[in-house]
Amino acid sequence: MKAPKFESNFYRPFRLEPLSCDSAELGRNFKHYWSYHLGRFQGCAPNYIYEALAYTVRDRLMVDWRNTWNAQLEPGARRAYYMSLEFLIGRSLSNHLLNMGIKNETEQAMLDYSEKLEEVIEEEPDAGLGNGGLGRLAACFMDSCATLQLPVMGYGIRYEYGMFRQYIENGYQKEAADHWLQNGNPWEIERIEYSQLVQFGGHTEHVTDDDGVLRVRWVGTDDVVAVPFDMPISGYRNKTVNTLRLWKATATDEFDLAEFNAGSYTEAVRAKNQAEDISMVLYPNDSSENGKELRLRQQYFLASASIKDAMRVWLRAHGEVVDFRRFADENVFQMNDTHPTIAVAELMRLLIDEQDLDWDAAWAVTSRCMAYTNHTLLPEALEKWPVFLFERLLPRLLEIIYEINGRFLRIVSMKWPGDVGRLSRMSIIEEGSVRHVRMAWLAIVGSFSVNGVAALHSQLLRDGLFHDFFQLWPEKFNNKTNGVTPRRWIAHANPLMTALITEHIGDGWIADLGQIVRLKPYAEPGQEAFQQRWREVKFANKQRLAAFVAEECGVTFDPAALLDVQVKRMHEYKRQLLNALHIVHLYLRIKHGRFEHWVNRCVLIGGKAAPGYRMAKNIIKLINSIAEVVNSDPDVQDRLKIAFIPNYRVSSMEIIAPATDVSEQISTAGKEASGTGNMKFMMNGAATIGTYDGANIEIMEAVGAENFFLFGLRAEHVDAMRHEYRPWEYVEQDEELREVIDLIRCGHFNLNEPGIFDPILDALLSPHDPWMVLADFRSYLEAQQAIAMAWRDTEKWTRMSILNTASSGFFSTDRTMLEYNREIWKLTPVQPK
Ligand code: 26Q
Repeated sequence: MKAPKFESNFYRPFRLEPLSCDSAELGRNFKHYWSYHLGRFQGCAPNYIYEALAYTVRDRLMVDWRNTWNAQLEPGARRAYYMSLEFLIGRSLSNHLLNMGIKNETEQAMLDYSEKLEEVIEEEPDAGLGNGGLGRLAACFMDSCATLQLPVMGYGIRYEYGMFRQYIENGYQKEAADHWLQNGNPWEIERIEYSQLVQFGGHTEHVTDDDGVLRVRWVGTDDVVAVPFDMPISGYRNKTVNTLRLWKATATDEFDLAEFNAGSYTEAVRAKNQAEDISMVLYPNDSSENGKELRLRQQYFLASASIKDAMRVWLRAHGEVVDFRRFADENVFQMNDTHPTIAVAELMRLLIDEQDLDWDAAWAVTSRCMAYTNHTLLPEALEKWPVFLFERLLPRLLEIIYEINGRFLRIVSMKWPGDVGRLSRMSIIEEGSVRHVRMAWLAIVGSFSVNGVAALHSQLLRDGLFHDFFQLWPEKFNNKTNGVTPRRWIAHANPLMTALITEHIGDGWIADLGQIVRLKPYAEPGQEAFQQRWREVKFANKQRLAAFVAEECGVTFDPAALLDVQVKRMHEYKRQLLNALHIVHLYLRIKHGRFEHWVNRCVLIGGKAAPGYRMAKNIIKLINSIAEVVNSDPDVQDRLKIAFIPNYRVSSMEIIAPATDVSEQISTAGKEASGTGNMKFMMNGAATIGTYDGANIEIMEAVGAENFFLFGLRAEHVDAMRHEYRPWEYVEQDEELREVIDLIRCGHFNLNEPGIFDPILDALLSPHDPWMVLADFRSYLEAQQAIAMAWRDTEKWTRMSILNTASSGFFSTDRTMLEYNREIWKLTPVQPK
């Protein structure tokens, strides 16, 4: 089957005039879209106001978008492709306004129609095309690449349904579908002319051609059309607009017709649905969903469509006569975790079967094009696919994987003759009753670069999980500590702090966060006026958050209290339970009248549990149950308030981070690859209470141990203790821990639902608890007490807050992207024409 051809070969060049961004012109254009285009008038639903404004703003990105594209297409220029099953981009409107520098003009334009820009911005649904850290990282990377003018394009999937919407009923998490495209997506441009066919199923035929060369044809396949939708990614005030290309799956016309002619109309429609299912829904990060066929379809769909598209772009840049042996000179693919790593085999297939390269030439290209980022050490999170699934769905790719593995194992046995243990450990195919393809192994073998996402994590990869591979190819392994974009996470989310900082050190820090270190002198004595204003900014942000919490949870937060926050996906290794135990401890102190060094606290917790993750869902119930008892106990008053924020997402973090005083980063050491929420909080002047884990370590080194509340076991102790872990001993030896456990056990928080928290207590007290929650309880309590002491000294706390922001320069994704570029991609920045 041939790909549909839509591209036109002739057109007349014409000039595109840049559109004016003065408020009158913005207003006229807005009215045009609102009334003439959308057919809406005063009194319409507010989402149409947003839509009309989005079109108005998008128009003003178009010329720069085209110019960026044209400049990056120059033959000879290297390009990178960031391949990811997730891009958690959140809202776009305010982000573009900030990058284009037209917020004031737009505000004025909207006021002329009696619309408040702030309220219009709130109408935009989050593009929730990701689970959490990994997906948001991809979005921050895209932002920084555009700001640094790096020729990087994102490839992802345009899920019809993003991350599920979470709501709470009787304390329990409930899930609802997130139909984010319901009202259309004004940012995307459908480019049907660049559609690609993706094959599934069928079988292979091995034939010798007239020149005596062995050829493989993959035939009898069910094909799906991948249609690209482009989203603009604007750089900060630099006229660069990069592209995020998201694929939608649709049925082929041929397929439908064939079935229809055979007289089975309903069968044809069913087949059409099966094709379109591929881009229907984002998989929540849920180990109970492991091994699902549809997920593998998604992965191959993304990998195949993207690689074909990149090859098409490259051909076009060179005017169609190119030697594919040079493909690696100008193209590099960064694979976001193992999710898209079938791309290794797909590139091999395209080079061999379609571009006629021999194996060695194809391998030379592939292994110079591919780079792999790992985001987890948890063994249960490592992707494996049953061989029988591959056989049925991607028979040609399985053959190629076998060949890659055969040649690879030859290298291994040359280096370690007779070491069969090592051979079976390193084989891409895991033997057993059901054989599996190990995706991380395929990624490492096929890539020239393998990186972790924080210094400790990269070290643990080299020493542990990937040790065999590190011994074979030490030069492949490197670290790229994560970051977050300061545009969204400071300039947009925290306009008050942004104004205060800019007043004192200028605005260069927004595109060069290293400059934020110039705030340090303002933390010193003699700068009391600045420090007073710093506190006022934090207070105003806490008022904004308190209004949000009141609205979303019906809980009243006092902005004068210490605001202690843990927001992230719900997972046992992240130890929301440790936080819950501390809350119960504080509650008991109130009940017993033990108020020594007391500080009033508001604790905010939020995060989604994977729908099939029972323990994580039960922890949400526990937190809500504790909150209900604590918040309604007349003895407690303003001393302690607990809220669980439903449906935690990118746009809620934009309100939460600027308000936070204490950032909870309390994972079991060695388990959190990096964390990125920790960086957002730090930038916004929060102090961290954290374990020696992930990027926490680098945060502490940057800000100084005296401005960081460290506690708990180190990774090596966690591993060493594993076999002699006796959690009940901590309970026996620690009276305060005992009373916490006893209070939960006696049913104080679940009088009407007896026994529901027993599984949690059993897990905490099990010698097999992999997260060792109770081992860190005492140390955590002491760190929390140190926080209370520090908070009571307002000047000291302010200093710590300023120093956190001032020391956050390293954690900008601009720095991260410069490192990826210097050490992996080697691109030259491109100025739009
Ligand atoms: C796998 C198979 C089937 C369905 C879903 C998945 C799946 C989806 C998403 C597996 C994992 C994820 C997401 C992982 C993730 O977000 N990891 C986080 O990545 C961050 C960015 O590097 C780190 O900061 C965090 O430490 C890490 O947990």
